[in-house]
Amino acid sequence: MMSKRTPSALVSIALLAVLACSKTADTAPERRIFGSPPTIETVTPIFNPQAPVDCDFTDIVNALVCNFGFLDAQPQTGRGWTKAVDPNDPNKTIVVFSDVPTTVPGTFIEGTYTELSFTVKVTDPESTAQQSNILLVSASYQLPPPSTTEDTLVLFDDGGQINFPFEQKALVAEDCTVDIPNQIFDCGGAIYNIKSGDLVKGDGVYTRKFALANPGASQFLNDCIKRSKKEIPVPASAGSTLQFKIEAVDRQGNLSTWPTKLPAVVGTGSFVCNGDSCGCCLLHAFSQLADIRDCHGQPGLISPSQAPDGVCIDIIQGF
Ligand SMILES: [Ca+2]
Ligand SMILES: [Ca+2]
Repeated sequence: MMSKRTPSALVSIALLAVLACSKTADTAPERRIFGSPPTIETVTPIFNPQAPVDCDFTDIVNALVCNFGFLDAQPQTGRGWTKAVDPNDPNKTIVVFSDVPTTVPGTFIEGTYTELSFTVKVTDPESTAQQSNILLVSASYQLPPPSTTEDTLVLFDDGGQINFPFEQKALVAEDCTVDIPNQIFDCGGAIYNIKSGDLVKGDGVYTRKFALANPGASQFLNDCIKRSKKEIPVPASAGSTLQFKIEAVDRQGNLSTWPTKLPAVVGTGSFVCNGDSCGCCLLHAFSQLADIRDCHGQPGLISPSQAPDGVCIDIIQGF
């Protein structure tokens, strides 16, 4: 019984302490009803129209060919294999090879994209050590016409601790466990944990880092941005200008808006699949971005037991 009574006595003392606290803070009744709006002290935008990103997709390709019975596939170095829009005819596609072969064997997703981050310092006179009065800090932008809606990205003061899960978009499963000596190949749809990019939790500095991805960008590139940079790709056309409005709202609904909008010109991203050409081509084929017969004759992915010259040379049939 004693052990049950002691906590309730402590709760009573704690409640008294809370009541006492609110009593001493209760000095200005007219401000207690409506409060004061938050103050946006500083806004720091960081904008990179050519942010690099690269991801190792070797295990994903190894697991892919394993499903077809090649348990000993060995990725090679190479110049990759990438489907791209023909610069002379936007209705046609061409295959692009990298100028410089990789020095490491494997299949690699590489590219550039527009990276944007907003870091916003917000204070509020009603914030206490126990609870911030700030409810929401956001960056909003108008979607291109004919749309009349606005998209809002929430900024966080979480020290980058919260995981925001997003599913992969490419059609080939990207969450793979590959152990060639023990012949373990297991893949499923990947869930990538997106982060705010905030550095310190609870310091009144709110941050959001994200990617502006061209609408036609490869889903491999978008997944790679989520996987390696932990940023969500927001669709935006190359060359367009987005105007970001920074706002802060407190718990009473008081709104503050940063006096100027922040423009960002969306860069032209780039994408290549580099390294093992057969691996890159199969990655395209199994994502329904190429016909598997396109892969016939491509060097790479040697299976000593079944395809000593390469899976795409010995096994895959051409047109
Ligand atoms: Ca307030
Ligand atoms: Ca912070």
